[in-house]
Amino acid sequence: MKKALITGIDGQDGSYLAEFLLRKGYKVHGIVRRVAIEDPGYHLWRINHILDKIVIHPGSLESYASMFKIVEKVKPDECYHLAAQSFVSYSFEDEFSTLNTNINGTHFVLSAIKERAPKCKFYFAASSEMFGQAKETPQNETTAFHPRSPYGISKVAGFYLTQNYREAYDLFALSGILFNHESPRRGFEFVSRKISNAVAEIKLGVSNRLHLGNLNAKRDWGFAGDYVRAMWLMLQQDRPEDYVIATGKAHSVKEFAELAFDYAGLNWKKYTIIDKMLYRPSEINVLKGDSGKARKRLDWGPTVTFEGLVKMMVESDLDRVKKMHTKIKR
Ligand code: F7E
Repeated sequence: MKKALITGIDGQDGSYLAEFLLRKGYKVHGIVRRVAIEDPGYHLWRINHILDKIVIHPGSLESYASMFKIVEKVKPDECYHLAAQSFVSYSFEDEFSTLNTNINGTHFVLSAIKERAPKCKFYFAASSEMFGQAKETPQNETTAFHPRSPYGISKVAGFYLTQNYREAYDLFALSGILFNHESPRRGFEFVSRKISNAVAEIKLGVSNRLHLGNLNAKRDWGFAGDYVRAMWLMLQQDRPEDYVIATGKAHSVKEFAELAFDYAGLNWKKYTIIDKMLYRPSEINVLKGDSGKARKRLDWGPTVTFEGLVKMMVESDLDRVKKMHTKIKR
């Protein structure tokens, strides 16, 4: 039985990937912060339903010893390094901790694998944020990087660390350059979930306002469940290479909001307030990916449209908010 190790298994992507690998017959191990284990009901809500099928290891990305011990104990066949400080806005507020966690964390995992499980295939969660102010649209594997946030910079560093371990130590190490991917399991700080949650709360009378920043920013939004399949496919190839994963279509934040409110029969203009405080010091206006290489070589493609994704998220939040409030009223 193949063993997979997932850092950040309790996040959106980690949870979908764990489910996917379990279906493929893997023994799944995951790393979460110790604090998450102390209060699993709150921190591990995305993986509570599979906790009896996976092995959880408490560990800290900030400690080499911690990563080393886990890699040594598990000796994984495949490692998916997903854990990171992944909220771009926050990376401007605390550049230092974002750079420390994201760069050192990636370095620690890579080094531990090189020392204790050199045959392990390594996946690094790179990001379209590395393209930033890109010179060409759509972006593909050959597009130059011009990151516009500490988060983007940390991912560029992780990308090059991964490339260097591949070239210098012959590790099967690669990066998936994933564009935005969302789902009902997305964290509430990201704009897609912030909108779907607000729509549900407004529809059900729990709230009456949604504060947003730059409505004109355009992103290439796909469904996270589709993107974890691509991660696995990349590690099943004969040679380690980097791939862009995207839908190839970009939509603005305004379009997302308009559609989400529409599904609930509401007019977005009535409830949305533009808040300049939510603008980023340096924004990326448009990101749109060209995943031609992945489509051809991995036979990968998205199965959920933008409209389908917005609908899925709004329906899920309507359901959740409804249940929560029936519970509170009782
Ligand atoms: O912002 C604009 C904001 O925070 C999307 C992460 O997974 O994808 C994600 O990064 C856009 C930006 O995601 C609000 O300015 C407007 O232009 O949902 P987001 P992100 O920054 O694109 C990449 C691929 C990653 O790798 C990251 O880890 O929406 N926007 N108003 C807003 N964004 C937020 N969060 N909140 C607002 O109120």
